Amino acid sequence: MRKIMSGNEAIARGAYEAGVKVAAAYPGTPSTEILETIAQEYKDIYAEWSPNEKVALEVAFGASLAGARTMASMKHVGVNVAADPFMTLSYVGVCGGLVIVTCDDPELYSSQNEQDNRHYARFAKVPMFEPSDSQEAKDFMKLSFEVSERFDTPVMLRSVTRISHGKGIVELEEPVIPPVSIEIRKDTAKYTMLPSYARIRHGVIEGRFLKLKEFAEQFPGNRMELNDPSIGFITAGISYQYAKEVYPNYSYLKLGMVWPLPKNLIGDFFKKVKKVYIVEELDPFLEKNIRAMGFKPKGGKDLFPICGELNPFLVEKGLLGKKFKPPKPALKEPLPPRPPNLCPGCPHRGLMYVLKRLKVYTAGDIGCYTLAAYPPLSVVNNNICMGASIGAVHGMAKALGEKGKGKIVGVIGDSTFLHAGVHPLMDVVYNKSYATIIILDNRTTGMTGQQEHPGSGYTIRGETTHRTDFVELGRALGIENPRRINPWNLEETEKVVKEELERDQPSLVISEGPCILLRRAFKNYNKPLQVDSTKCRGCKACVNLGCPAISYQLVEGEMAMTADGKKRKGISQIEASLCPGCHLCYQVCKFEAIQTFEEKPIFGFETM
Ligand SMILES: Cc1ncc(C[n+]2csc(CCOP(=O)(O)OP(=O)(O)O)c2C)c(N)n1
Repeated sequence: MRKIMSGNEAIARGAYEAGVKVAAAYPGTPSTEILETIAQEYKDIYAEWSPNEKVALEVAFGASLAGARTMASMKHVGVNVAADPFMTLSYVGVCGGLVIVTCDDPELYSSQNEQDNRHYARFAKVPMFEPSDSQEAKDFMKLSFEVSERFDTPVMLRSVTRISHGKGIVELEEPVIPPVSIEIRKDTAKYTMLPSYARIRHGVIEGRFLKLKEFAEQFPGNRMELNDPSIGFITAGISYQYAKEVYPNYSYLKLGMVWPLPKNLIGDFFKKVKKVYIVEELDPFLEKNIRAMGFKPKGGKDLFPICGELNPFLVEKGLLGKKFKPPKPALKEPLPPRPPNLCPGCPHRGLMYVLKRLKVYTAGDIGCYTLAAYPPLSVVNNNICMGASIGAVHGMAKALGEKGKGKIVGVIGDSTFLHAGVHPLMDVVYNKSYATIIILDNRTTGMTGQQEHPGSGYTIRGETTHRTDFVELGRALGIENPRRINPWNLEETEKVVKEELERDQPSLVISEGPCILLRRAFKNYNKPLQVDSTKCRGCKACVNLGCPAISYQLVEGEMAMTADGKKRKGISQIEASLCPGCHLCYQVCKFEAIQTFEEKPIFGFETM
């Protein structure tokens, strides 16, 4: 049977066909759908959202120890979080096959950087496969488990956004029965990385690496496509598709395995074609390693950009230089820009509005709430990685001393807090900071598409489970009086945040408002609010909330006056189809120009 599948669905299918038993992940674009597909489609596989990528890989490690085929999938930066177990996992090897899927994000569609994770395979001395389409995504995934068991190594499978989210036809097969039995085995010297044992294992993995090099020479996924020999491209992954689209008639060395590289095969290719170009996205990974082998390609990163995604035009431009004629734009008028924004009704907006009013420096974190960095809210002042807000505000407090008191705050989402915020909060208490931390608890991992987490009370398959309570956890870490607020209630929010900012001790505020898109929280929304155009003074107080449902229009003539004779330049409008009735605009309007149709207008956690 054949099916159209995204790369991520194909990776999930490959896991299923390989007989995977345990799959763990932490969500992150563009990797998220891998585990979601496993959870939805392949019920025999145990699937879990782990609190972070390090835990996910450790879970996979344990499953492998027991003999199961297992995987951990994550976005590129997730591998940084999992890097500690990963680097030593390379030393201990596997029992059941273990695959780490890294989904990189060239062009940063949804990431904090565009690091090229091919370096990780080289760094950890493990093999890496890189598919060019959905069929290869499935095939390479299956193969990765075989390679993992045959060479006693974790294997990395690298995808990028275009492979993960692009679709193609995939041939489906029946699942295999994995060769390793599931049982407890003890092999202390192999799996216990005390220095004396680890020294030995280092030697073992160097030997393994030589065998993997031999495998790379024979692997049919590293293939030459010999056509016109005047030009040859060495390429891999999505870059192969871009080059092939523009230059179908030249020759190719297409690498399905990007680490280790097949030196002899590469040498053969150099002999068979006249000029070799290396086409790859992001870093000159293939190029540098191929040059280090002594080969001299005609071009690489001198012709193709190091930053952002490649595409067929960039490949063409790189080769043609000044002769390149850019294609005419498909549309005469460019599409209006639509910068990312908090949704109408988002609970984060109320809190961010209050922080803006309080004029505090806000150490940010990663999640929907980071979008409050953009105007008109312009609240979030820094952000580097998940969990960093708390350490950053603590460090600032220690550096600023008295000068910073009451003026700095850290904001962190619920999923992010559970991912990487618990330890820094422990540090804040342990090292006697005055930092104020606000957890934005919307009961979901909003930014990546509403995945469950240990604070949501549900598993990936929707079963109810224990819900980590942030108040209890805060107390256990030593916060004396963690406080809850309803961020849709601006007065209460401002009062509590102000009080907590003034405290000399560390403080924790939990801003509780379910994600406005969370179906189980909102059976119904409030009725949309309306602007009374006879009263609106055009002061823009509501517009400055940055709500996508609210717009502002300039007015002239008779309209440039309110009913009671006040001059105005414009008026606000609320788009009813977008307004879920959160009432923030109602609260900020000083002129009673916003009309409500609800008796109990403010949402709260009781909706859940
Ligand atoms: C190491 C790492 N893993 C995963 C991600 C992807 N990611 C971005 S934000 C986010 C969590 C968002 O959830 P939450 O903190 O609850 O905030 P919300 O978006 O719901 O406001 C995740 C998983 C990432 N950026 N970095």
